[in-house]
Amino acid sequence: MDRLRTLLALPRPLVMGVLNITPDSFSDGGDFLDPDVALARAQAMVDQGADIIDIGAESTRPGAQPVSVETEKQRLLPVLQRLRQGVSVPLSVDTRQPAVMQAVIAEGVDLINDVQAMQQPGALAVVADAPVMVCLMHMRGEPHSMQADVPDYDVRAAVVQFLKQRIAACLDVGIAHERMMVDPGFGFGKRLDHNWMLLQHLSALVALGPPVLVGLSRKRMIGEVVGRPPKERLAGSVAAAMLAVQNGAKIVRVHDVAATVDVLRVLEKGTPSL
Ligand code: HH2
Repeated sequence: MDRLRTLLALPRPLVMGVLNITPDSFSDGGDFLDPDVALARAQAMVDQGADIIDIGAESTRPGAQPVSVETEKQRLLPVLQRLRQGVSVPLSVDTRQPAVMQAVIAEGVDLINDVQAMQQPGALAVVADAPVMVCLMHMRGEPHSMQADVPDYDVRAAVVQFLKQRIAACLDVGIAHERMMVDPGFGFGKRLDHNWMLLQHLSALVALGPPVLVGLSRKRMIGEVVGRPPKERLAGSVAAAMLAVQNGAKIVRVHDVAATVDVLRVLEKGTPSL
């Protein structure tokens, strides 16, 4: 956790490379299931400039079915063990299951990235005294149904309110502000106009205090604008990452590390305040 906090203290934005060890993720399902292939992918992302690797063993794309704790652990543990030997950057695990959190904390991960913001019973207790940071993300509903008939709601107020409440829940169990990140949860129970509204008004989340993490990479909100399938959304995704950083995001979660790092380096040079 300390090495992650050291990175967060740098004045530049951080790039989190996505490593999906799932058969069904929306843009790269099945590509990195084999632990050796996953390690090679992680090493390549680090060589390209990734500051953090985020490993996920359950797809949370709209319509995805949950996987069991056992399956998640079976996918994660061999990969984590290899990554700990072969990769030098902080590791994050994308999970909402307390039992999985416990298992990966024992493997020394630096960040628990929970798309349910530690709402599962027992989650807060598992992370409270562990040497990890937590990412609290807003999601409306559950992945299997979250994009079905999303009503028009005041998304900005709802996200801010929810994250305030989850920050308070973390503080209650002794997780200090310095151990938290917040995330608006692009695409999680939101209409396309909601997503763009949140990106435009990211400053409302920045005002909450913890660093803001965003996951926009290859998502449908980009696809709708550029009219391309997930793996052809590179230019749209890096443009979105750049906008997010300009609007205050500290960490961008991306599939295409090399291009994102290049764009953010150029942005940094041309922006006095970054
Ligand atoms: N998005 C995805 C998964 N995890 N975590 C955070 N903090 N923020 C996000 O926006 C976010 C996330 C979905 O993207 P991906 O992992 O590529 O797809 P899938 O869920 O299908 O594996």
